[in-house]
Amino acid sequence: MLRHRRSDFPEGFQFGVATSSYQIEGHGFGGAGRTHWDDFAATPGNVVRAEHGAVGCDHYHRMDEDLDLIQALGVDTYRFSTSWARVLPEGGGEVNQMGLDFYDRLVDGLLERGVHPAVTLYHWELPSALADLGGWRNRDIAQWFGDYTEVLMRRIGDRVWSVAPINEPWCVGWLSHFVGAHAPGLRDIRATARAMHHVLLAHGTAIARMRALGMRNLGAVCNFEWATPLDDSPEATLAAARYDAIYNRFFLGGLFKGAYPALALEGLEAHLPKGWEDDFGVITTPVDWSGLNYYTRKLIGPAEGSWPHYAEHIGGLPLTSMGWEIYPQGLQDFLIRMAEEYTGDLPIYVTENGMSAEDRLTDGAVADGHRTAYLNGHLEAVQNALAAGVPVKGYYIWSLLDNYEWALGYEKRFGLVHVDFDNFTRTPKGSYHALAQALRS
Ligand code: IFM
Repeated sequence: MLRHRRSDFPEGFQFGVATSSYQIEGHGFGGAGRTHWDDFAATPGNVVRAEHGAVGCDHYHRMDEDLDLIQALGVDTYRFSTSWARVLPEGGGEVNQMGLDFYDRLVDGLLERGVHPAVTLYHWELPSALADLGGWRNRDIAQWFGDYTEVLMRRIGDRVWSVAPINEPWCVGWLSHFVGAHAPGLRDIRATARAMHHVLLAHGTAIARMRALGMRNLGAVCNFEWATPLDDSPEATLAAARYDAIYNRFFLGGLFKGAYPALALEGLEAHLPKGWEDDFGVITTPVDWSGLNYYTRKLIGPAEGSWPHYAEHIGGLPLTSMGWEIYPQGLQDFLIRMAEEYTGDLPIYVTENGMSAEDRLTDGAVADGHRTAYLNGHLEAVQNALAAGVPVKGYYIWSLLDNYEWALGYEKRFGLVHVDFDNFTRTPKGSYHALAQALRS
């Protein structure tokens, strides 16, 4: 059972569920173009069992069933993403009308069911044609992204409730170009610095283009991990501060202060494109809200070798099946930090929070008390932040459905709804029913 009910939250507080295009739609359907995730997954060793998003959860053909599930859950908002390559298969130029029609139906289907459509324009499936041109390393991507934004928003922008240009810029930049765990799988500090900067430039460009179309309720969505020093030593404290600077403060600083933190610049500055400081005017184009995706913390200690001189350590807290420690305090601390240090009175949404688990379908049901407990802990953190005066306006669970967990394939189940990937049957889990009950009461 969920401990908190809708009535425990302020009037108008938005409860929502989130998904993303490549993870659920079935990118092989409807004339969508090839993406760098298709290329990455087709390269041996990148993705568990070389799984890809060609079929996903077959949402492309099951949209109505999924929208009915959202409506029956009783949430206010559905946060989904649109695929650049579905709209513009070559990244620019010719439009795929079937793609625009698909998102048009999705938006109308939500509105008919009384659910707010919250759009993200980019959740990682870069058209391969643009990857060929250097992808996020190429400064021109900001204008390419702006063009895509306009094409799509001229069609659905009159009916969407909110828009965020980019999901999780850290993943687009660092995870994909430095760690190499996501497409395009690079491990290159110069590519990283450029991608981290260009993704923010693209964000600002898209916001400005949407403002020019007269749109409102535009935001930014970043993911954060709390960095806890391994011990009391000055070395561990510095290592954790550097992790925090790269993971969290680089993006908050760029978006809301027009500056990058010194501890990130010490390694990245030499690789940033010429004139990067002049881009902050675009990057800081005002937004109407700020979104925070939160899952876990990391225990960080110092490390020998090249920059950034830190190493992640295993902590002692309970883990999800991703191996992520469950640490709700980090959500509370980030909400307070974000408001106090970066965003002030700007509305804040928890745009993603949730857990993966080895959920099993038994006699037509999935008992996932672990997920309900996770949600209880994190909703408590939201309550504490509200009590501290943070303007939290909503909380969205990742995810509606079990789906394609990127390099980890389909075996990490984050859904409130179980998906059988042999026949695509959807079965609401215990946590879905618990949330539905909490929202009704
Ligand atoms: O599945 C992802 C999602 O695409 C972005 N945020 C984190 C989720 C869980 O890893």
